[in-house]
Amino acid sequence: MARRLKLGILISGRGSNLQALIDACADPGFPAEIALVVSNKADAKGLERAATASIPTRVIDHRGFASRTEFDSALNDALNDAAVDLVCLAGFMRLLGAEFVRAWHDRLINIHPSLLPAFRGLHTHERALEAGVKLTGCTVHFVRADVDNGPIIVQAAVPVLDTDTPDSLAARVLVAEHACYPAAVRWIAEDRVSIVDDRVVLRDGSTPEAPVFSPCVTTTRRYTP
Ligand code: 4DW
Ligand code: GAR
Repeated sequence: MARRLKLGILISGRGSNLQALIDACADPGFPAEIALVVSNKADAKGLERAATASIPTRVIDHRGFASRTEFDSALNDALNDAAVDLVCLAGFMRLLGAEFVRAWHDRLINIHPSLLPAFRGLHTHERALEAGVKLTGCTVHFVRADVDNGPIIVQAAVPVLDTDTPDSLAARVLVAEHACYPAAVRWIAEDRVSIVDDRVVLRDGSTPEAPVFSPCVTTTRRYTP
């Protein structure tokens, strides 16, 4: 098989999206591998998940740095030392500066628990319930200088139920996140993703296989445009 894309995963906590990527990479046919997991928090549960999978980990605690720029620079060095090709933010909660974002331009992606551009920022599920939307979901996108903004790689829609609480909605959206993140990484690793006018276009022009979710059923359908 061709060389696998080397991923650097940045986390701050639970790491369930990291786990989804660990599980995807465990398949020898998956075109990416995790070279390094970095957490800015020493007690992040995701660090245990990485250790269990024998993946190298680093803790880079932002509190040990005099400035954000120095923290970003330490992160950058760790990722380069591990020869990372693609950086995946997976519940990483520190704002990265413009210099870091520029250095990793088109090689830095994030997962966000809403259908962007709706509900940028925090407390997305509370806000979706407050707004009364009937569909929400998740988005994997390239990171740009503006937070929660950048070319969208994949989205999945998830129904909102009348009985939902923020926690029940978050749990349903998380199922979608765990399918979308490996799908986005696969497309990038297979070199199918190009960016034209700051939008993602799949290089071969084919219709992507994308995850589609309903409350009870998780399936994979082919989009028909
Ligand atoms: C995000 C954006 C801002 C903060 C936390 C999370 C969403 C994902 C993300 C992480 N780092 C990023 C992004 C992004 O989309 N774009 C860039 N960097 N450039 C945030 O403001 N966090 C604050 C700290 C929270 C905490 O430590 O609990 C902060 O001051 O950094
Ligand atoms: C996920 O729901 C992810 O979409 C969200 O944090 C959670 C991390 O969970 N990210 C953001 O809100 C970024 N703006 P995890 O640590 O279990 O992957």
